[in-house]
Amino acid sequence: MSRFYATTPIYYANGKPHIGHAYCTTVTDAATRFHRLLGDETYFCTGTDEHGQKVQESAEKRGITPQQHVDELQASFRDLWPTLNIEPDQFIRTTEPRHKAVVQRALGQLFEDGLIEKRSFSGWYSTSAERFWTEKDLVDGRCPDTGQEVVWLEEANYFFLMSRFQKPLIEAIETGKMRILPANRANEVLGFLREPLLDLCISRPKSRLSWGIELPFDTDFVTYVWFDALLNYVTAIGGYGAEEDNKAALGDKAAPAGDAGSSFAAWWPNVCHFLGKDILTTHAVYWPTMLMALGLEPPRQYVVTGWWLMADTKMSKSLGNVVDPLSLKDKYGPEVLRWFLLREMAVGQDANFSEAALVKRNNTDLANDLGNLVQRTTAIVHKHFDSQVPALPEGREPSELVESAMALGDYLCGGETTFEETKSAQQIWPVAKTVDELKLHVTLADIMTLVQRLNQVLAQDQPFKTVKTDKDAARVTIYHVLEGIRFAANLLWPALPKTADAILARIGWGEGVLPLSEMSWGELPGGAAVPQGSGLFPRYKLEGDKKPGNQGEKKGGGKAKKASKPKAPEVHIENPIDYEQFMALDLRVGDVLAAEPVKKSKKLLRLEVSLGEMGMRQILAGVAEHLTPEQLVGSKIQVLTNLQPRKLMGMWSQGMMMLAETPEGALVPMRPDGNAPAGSKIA
Ligand code: ME8
Repeated sequence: MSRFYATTPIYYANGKPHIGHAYCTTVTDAATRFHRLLGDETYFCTGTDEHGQKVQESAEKRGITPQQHVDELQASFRDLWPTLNIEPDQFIRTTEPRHKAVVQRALGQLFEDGLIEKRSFSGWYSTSAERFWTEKDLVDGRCPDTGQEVVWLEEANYFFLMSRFQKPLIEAIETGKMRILPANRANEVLGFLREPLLDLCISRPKSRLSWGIELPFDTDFVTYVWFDALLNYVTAIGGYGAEEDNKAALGDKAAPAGDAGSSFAAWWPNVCHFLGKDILTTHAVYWPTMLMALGLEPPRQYVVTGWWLMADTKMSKSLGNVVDPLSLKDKYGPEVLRWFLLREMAVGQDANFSEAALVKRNNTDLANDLGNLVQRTTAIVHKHFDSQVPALPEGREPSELVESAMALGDYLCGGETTFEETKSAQQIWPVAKTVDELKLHVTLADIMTLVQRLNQVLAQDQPFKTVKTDKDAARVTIYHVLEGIRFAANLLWPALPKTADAILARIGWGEGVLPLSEMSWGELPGGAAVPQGSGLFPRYKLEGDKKPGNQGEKKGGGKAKKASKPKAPEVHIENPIDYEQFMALDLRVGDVLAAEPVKKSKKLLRLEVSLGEMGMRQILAGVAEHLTPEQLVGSKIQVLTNLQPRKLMGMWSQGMMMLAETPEGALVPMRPDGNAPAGSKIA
């Protein structure tokens, strides 16, 4: 797709925005930005749905006109988006004249084409529920929803002949012309379509509802709110004669026509509708049949999202600890909320919202992995390289780990490298693939693998030490880690737009975010000034946490506090880690069953190590210059078992042997003192 038109549902202007609205709009914003990174031209619309019974009733209760009511409420949506760093190209309201004109033209055409018919309709009408029921729906002769009285009413109404489009709709879904993601939602719609599709009542008599768009062929009626609302997707890009009106209303923010002749031709049907699972039928059944009846193509893509649940019973009004999820953006900042929403929820599935989970995401992904990486790397640049990107020295090769980070960065951006090593170990995919499938949570996890890899480079190459003994070696490492940070920030821009800009500025990159096709390792200019800056993401803990590093939310909720610094430490700790990080290490006792030198390697021994019930591991240890295979076979060692597997000399190493390095440089295996069986946990 070279053009990507993204839409959110238009939200009812009848209440304040909540986390569900924020989620759907954040996902759409991030997906649109990813498509921009992939080189697509994009247009992103959101807005408000302003007609209907509920709006009319709420306005009456408030003693104001429905127009005053929606004017007020639409602003709370419009004003929210910039505060979440969301940048829609257009905000559309269904009460705008340009939209009313489109709805009336569409209704007029369908009526002329004989696809809207007047029929008389009778049933038990419940005034309290504002709807008809059949005889068998009633409970004790009363409305099943409200328990109130019902009256027998005969009413004439207009029907859209939706049933005629059942077959073409099934075909559009089955052939993938209308792609519904995740796939189980497509099956749900097909299941619904196994029953005969009925015609759709698309009018409401004004005697019952006046707050709507009048039918152009019968002024005693207004149109059904969904018929009106769904057409916003056409109005927004200039369909049904809206192009000139859009230009007048939106100026240069109107959808561009490009070389397509008209803005509608440019953007339709390259649309991707984002919506929640509760509004699937209206979007995937009513809407495409309306489009087909109008002679238009059905939408090309849908992304159906799940719900944020508040299953945590600790959050209840009676306990007085309800947290409004949206208020967390003020407490932690919009980038942290965006990250949590995008990373925590697998697109399409439900997820639990909790402040504790948000804090944990912040602390692990943002503060520890990303923030520390930038902080530690730039600190070395300030201390040892005159606050400038170190230029690469001639004739010094980067370490194998650096090379694997380069390959990973290239692979994520869609470069030539196949990146077999990590792909097979971790199922990493290029960004283009996971974005196409709208699995943004996977995209972000894959990008974070690059961040973790860069942290491993710092831990292994130890530039903070080598800078004192072999400055060129440190130059090579730091240059490449800065390049890796540039790649990671560029790739993370769709999720963290402001943070990405800040990081790029912090590493001396002045060109801003680039399309992935223009990403090429080694472009960061040596000598570029690296400005000073403070930490990107503070760590937080919730009040009530007892154990160090435990981010769990305790009863009663709690206010977030920046983690207080330890008071006057008595010992100097370089690169301190917290308890949580320590507990993440899975150290075990291993029995060395076999050992042999690795061909063509001076340093490596290949060990076969039993971890008891955890099975056998092959470990490549860089100890051949210090220990013989005979010294190891039959002995017990300590093994770090959950380090990412690495390929060395064409073989996988599936763990790390713990060794003490003496001041003289000898390597001494760490052995349990006593008989601990293989697999025993060390902590
Ligand atoms: O349905 N988690 O508007 P709306 C995630 N006006 N998403 C949630 C959610 C939650 N807890 N609660 C609601 C409308 N949503 C119509 C749309 S479009 C032509 C007309 C999502 O204000 C829900 O799934 O009720 C839906 O996508 C949107 O918020 C509903 O917004």
